[in-house]
Amino acid sequence: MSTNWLRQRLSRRGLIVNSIATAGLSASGAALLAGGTGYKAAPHSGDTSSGPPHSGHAPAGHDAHGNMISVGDVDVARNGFDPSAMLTDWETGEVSQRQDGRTVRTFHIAAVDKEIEIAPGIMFPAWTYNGRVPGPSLRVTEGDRVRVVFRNGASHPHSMHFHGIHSARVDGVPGAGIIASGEEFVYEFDAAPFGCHLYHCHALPLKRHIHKGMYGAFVIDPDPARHPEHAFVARSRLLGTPENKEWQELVMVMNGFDTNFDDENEIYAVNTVGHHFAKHPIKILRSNPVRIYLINVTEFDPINSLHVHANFFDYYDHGTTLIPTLKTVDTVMQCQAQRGILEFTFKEHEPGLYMFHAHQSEFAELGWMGMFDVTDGVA
Ligand SMILES: [Cu+2]
Repeated sequence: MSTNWLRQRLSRRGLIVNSIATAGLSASGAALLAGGTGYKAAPHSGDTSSGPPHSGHAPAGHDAHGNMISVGDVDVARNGFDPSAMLTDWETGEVSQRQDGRTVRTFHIAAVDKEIEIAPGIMFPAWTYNGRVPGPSLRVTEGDRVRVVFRNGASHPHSMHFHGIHSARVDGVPGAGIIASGEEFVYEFDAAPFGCHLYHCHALPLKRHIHKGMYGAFVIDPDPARHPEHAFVARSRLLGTPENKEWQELVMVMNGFDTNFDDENEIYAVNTVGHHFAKHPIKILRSNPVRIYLINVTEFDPINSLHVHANFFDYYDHGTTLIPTLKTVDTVMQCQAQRGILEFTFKEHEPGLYMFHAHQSEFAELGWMGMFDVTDGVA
C-alpha cells in the first residue's frame, strides 16, 4: 500500500520533468525539481550557463526558507496577466443608474482559448475568461443590478454560472445559459447575498471546463445602510470607503493544473502560477490589517487549504456574515467552490518574510507556497 503510494507520487514528479523535456527545455527541466540548487541552476530561457537569478528579484533569505521550488520565472507579459497584480485588480464594471435609482454594473466577459505558462517552461492549453486565469475579479455592492455580457469567442460551448441568488434562466447550466461558440448572452440579477463568491463555467463535462481555467472571484460588498448593527464592519468591507482603505485586501484563488491529462494536478498555485509568491513576496505594511478573499477552485483533489505562519486569523465562511464564523485559527480548509474571508494583522510582528501555503504538503511543494514581506513601509 505505502510503496504503491510512493510509486504514484514519484511518477507524478517524473511526468513533470518529462513534460518540460518535451517542450525542449530539458536543462531547466532537470533543474526544476532537482532541489537544493536554488537560483544557480539554468534560468528558464534555456541558457544552461550558471548565473544570477532570472530577473534578480529573489528575496534576500529566500534560500533559507526553502529551495525546493521551481527555477526561473514565468513570462507574465506573454501570459498577459500577473498573479501579483491579480491580488488587487478588481473590476467594478461600467456604472449606470436606473430610473428607480438602482445602480447597474455592466461587465463584458469573453471566453477565449489561450496557452498560458503556469510554471517556468510549462505551458497549459487553458480556456479563459478575458484571456486570464482566474478570470476578472468582479466586485459589486449588495443590491446592485449586475449585468454580465458574455461573448463566447472560444472553440467550445461555455457559460458563466454565478454563485449567488438569481433566477433559473440565468443560471448558466445546460438548458439555461450555455452559449455556443460565436454567440452572446446576458446574465442579469440583483447582487445578493453579500459575501465572497465565485463564478465558473458550467458546461459539460464540468470538471474539464473548470480545471481548464474558467472561474473567477465574485465579491458582493455589504451595503452599510442595510446592516446598522454592524455598520462600521460593513463600511470596512465596502470598496472605496475610508474604512476600507485601511485594509490591505488580496484576492487569492487556489487552483491546480493537470498538465498530462491523468486527472491529477501537477502544479498547484494561488492565482495560477506555481511558486509565484515565493519568488515575488506580497508586500504587507505591518501598520495595516490584511483581508484575504480566499476561493478554492482546485479540481481532482477533495480539499485545499491555507495556513499562515506565525499568525492567526479570523474567518468568515463564504463572507456572508459580519461577525467571524471562526476565531483565532491559523489554518482553514475549503472544498471546491468553498470560499471565505480571512482577517489578520502583523502589527505586533517584527518585519520579515512570513510564509503561507497549503497545508497539504504536496501542494506546497508543487507550487502552492508564498511569502508575505512585512515591512514598516519606510523606503
Ligand atoms: Cu466552459
